[in-house]
Amino acid sequence: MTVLIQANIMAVNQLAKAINTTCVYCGVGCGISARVVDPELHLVEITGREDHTANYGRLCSKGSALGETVSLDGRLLYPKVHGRQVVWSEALDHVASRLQETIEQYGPDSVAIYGSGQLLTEDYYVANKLMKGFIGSANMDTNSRLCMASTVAGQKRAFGSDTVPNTYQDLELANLLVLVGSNTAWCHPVLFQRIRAMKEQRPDMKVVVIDPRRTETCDIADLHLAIKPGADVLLFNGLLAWLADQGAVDQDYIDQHCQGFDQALEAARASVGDRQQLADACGVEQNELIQFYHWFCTTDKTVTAWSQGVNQSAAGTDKVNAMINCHLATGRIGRPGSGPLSLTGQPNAMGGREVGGLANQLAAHMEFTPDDIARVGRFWQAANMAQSPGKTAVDLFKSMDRGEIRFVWIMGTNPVVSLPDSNRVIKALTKCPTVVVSDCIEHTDTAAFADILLPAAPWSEKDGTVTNSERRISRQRALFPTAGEARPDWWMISEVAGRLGFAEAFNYSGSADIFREHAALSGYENNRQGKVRDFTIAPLANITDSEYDALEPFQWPLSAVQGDGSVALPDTQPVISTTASKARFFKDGGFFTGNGRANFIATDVLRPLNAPGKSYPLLLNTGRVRDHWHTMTRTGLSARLNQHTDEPFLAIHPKDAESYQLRDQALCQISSEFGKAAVRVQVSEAQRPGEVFMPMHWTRQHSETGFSGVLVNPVLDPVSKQPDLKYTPVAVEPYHTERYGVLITRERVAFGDMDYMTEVRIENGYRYEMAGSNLDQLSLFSRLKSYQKVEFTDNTAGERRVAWFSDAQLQAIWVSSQAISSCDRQWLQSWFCQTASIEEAWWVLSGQPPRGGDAGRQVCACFGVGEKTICRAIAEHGLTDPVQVGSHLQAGTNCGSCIPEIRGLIKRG
Ligand SMILES: Nc1nc2c(c(=O)[nH]1)N[C@H]1C(S)=C(S)[C@@H](COP(=O)(O)OP(=O)(O)OC[C@H]3O[C@@H](n4cnc5c(=O)[nH]c(N)nc54)[C@H](O)[C@@H]3O)O[C@H]1N2
Ligand SMILES: Nc1nc2c(c(=O)[nH]1)N[C@H]1C(S)=C(S)[C@@H](COP(=O)(O)OP(=O)(O)OC[C@H]3O[C@@H](n4cnc5c(=O)[nH]c(N)nc54)[C@H](O)[C@@H]3O)O[C@H]1N2
Ligand code: SF4
Ligand SMILES: [Mo]
Repeated sequence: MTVLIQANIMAVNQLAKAINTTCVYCGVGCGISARVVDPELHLVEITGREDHTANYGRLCSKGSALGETVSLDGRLLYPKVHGRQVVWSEALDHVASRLQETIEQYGPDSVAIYGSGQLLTEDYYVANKLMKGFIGSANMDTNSRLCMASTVAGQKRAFGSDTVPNTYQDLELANLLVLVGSNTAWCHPVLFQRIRAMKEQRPDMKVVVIDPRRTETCDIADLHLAIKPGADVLLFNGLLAWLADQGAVDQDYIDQHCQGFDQALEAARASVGDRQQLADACGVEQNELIQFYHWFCTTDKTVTAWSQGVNQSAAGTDKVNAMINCHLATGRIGRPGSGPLSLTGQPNAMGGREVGGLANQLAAHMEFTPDDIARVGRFWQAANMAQSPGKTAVDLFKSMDRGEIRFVWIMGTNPVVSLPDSNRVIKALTKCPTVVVSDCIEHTDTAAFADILLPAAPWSEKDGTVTNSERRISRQRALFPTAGEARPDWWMISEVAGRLGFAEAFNYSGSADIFREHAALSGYENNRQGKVRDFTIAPLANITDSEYDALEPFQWPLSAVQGDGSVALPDTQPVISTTASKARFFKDGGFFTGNGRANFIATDVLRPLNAPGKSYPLLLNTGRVRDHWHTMTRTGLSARLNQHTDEPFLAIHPKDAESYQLRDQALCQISSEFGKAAVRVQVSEAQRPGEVFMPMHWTRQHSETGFSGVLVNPVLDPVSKQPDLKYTPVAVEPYHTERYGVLITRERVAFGDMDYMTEVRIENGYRYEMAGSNLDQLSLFSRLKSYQKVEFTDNTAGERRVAWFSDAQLQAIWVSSQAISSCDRQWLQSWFCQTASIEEAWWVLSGQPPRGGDAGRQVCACFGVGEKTICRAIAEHGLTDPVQVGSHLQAGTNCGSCIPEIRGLIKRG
């Protein structure tokens, strides 16, 4: 209650002034300045914060559109037990009693929490404390297992700790930037803008992109190595051998600060063969490979940055170490413009690691060693400290399927969509006697399996901290009072803990209180007997509530003198300097391995993978598109963001499309050993032959058949237990259907089974793409009965066109045919959204776009500029670069996320 009242008062006070907060999406962690224009209507103006060192005022298309995602649309506002709305106390009593009963009957290892890198640090800290300190099991894992686990494992193996040695500024200072398995242009767009701007200033700066696909990131690449999926270890082993052969290693650095070099080099040499064999095995041209090796060899200021093409792999940990090996060998680590830098995905992937959110970690970067277990137990005065690591994501759901996990609390993640082999996840959740889901959205694919649904306060209504990829901790601040009965996650967890008898340890007055405890633990017995932990923010252990409220972004570690001796970390900030800190690690060694030396790791290229074969001849890669975020619970709400990619698709090389008789824009069916999906075909030269790509975003809420998790194999990296979400053998075939249909409506029409259906939110309405045999007899049309109808049927062409209207407004349009071109649906939609008037309804019936009515697929989300409009301007005015396009159409002049695509359109001519 107090929380709610405080939030209300605060929101009223903050009406007029801008609130500094942090973007809810990616790990770049951009600073946002939000001005609430109308709290009732949830209207808020979002701009980039000029003084935030992650973005210096910039925002990408998703960040800029945040204001469109904060409405109450689709929100879960009240607790529910078995579908019945209840008051909080009843829901919490129910969670606590189910938890208690399960533990009593089956022991603490029969219960689990599955969290998320999108929880705030404070929520995460409390969840981890309850599970590992008081329930007495370490079955607390998180979706970060699908995201960062290989980096965590690789960094720990090399550095002895999960330390990110470098900072964003190094991306700008580098003379050679190597982007490995990262579509930075779409997934870390503001960093991409910073890199692009620097490259324009310093044309000598080289960018190498290593990715099987030619992504938009290649727009700034001097060299793109379209590597064979999974071959990264080999490529970097080859580089290590090359560096040694060229005498380019920094022997002093190796001798003074490292160990295991000879073994790693020997293993690398043994794996690579001769140059041609190596290039063939990597799937790239020999001269390109040599070019990359040569640049790496000769460029002191080199940064290697990576993301999911590295982590989400059956060899993910080895990939991370193979890259780190090359940086250690050249002493290029923790120096300005030089070092390895993992680009984290979620806004608080790092914060989660800091509080020990992974099942094999304890809080504050401590491990399951007897000393650390005892230390954390002492600090928490824990009733039941877990003694060993718990189950990791994929295994956790497998044990649930086996009946071993009998209670699960899922917070801030949508595992039915995001875990591999989602049919098995569904089976597990169906079996599990108690499934608790806390989410902000009522209908998600996972919430459908919940016995108890708890309404969580979303980004715009909650308070706390997040840590970005460069260890910078920033505040997220509420913009609105909590809606309905929504509450912060930490509050629910603490209430349940209280009901289990742990009230004293979970008696928090607010997020500041939790943050103080988290900060205190980071300094607790740190640097005892010379053993230093990298993560400390100890000086903040005593900050007041108002200091916490005012906390400016800062980088950890913050060194401090503790009562029990001092924490003296290398290269740290002496005081709480909250701006422009550039803390780096390891320039002069000082690794957290016990003897202070970094470990070279002999990396193995021969991981057994289930390679494509006769039944499943193609390789499925999955990942992201520019304007959607994960399972679309937020970005799916924004008509503007939906425009960029509005349907799930399968990208396939023209040769393969021909072999499998797939036509561009037709539908195809994809099957793997684990399941089936159907999506639209996108023929693309950006794919390597033999490999296909599907986005991860679509769920059953938006598409009956378009989701990829059902296909993806649950193969794990043996060290990190991260699933390989980028490598599943599949088969494809044309999807045979008699008719296609497009329905555009003002109101949402939920309907049942259909062969193929995708829903997309558009401006002023919804669009439905459908396919099947009896499309024109669908029962959904009965809902439109009350409207007047005009209809045109062309039997020869097999086309039917219908428009419904009431009063002076067009309510819906329907077009069905044996084939509907993308052009058709684009103009129908843009016309329906913008100018649709009854007088013009005959356009629909005639099937002809009104003049100028066809802008094509949206490219610039900020100014709503379509592909055709851009192409027309390019042709008419002879435009030759994106700046000129910008001055004619504004396209690309705000967030810049679409510049690579505009450049592509110019190239295409
Ligand atoms: N627009 C958008 N941005 C996001 C997100 C989002 O949902 N949408 N999510 C955020 C999150 S949580 C994450 S983790 C990041 C992910 O950010 P990224 O990792 O950049 O995104 P992905 O599309 O998953 O995969 C990156 C690339 O890895 C390539 N790849 C696949 N296999 C291999 C391989 O074997 N070797 C190499 N070298 N490359 C390979 C793929 O072709 C793909 O282009 O994005 C964050 N940012
Ligand atoms: N095939 C395939 N699968 C993938 C990937 C891939 O590349 N390919 N990538 C993987 C990666 S890297 C990631 S990070 C995952 C992401 O996958 P998920 O974590 O499953 O996806 P999200 O849509 O981000 O789910 C977040 C959920 O939390 C809710 N939520 C938002 N804020 C809050 C809050 O404050 N509290 C609570 N309780 N709930 C909240 C949202 O409404 C949403 O339902 O997907 C993984 N799965
Ligand atoms: S790059 Fe875009 S999505 Fe990522 S934090 Fe910045 S504004 Fe948000
Ligand atoms: Mo992620």
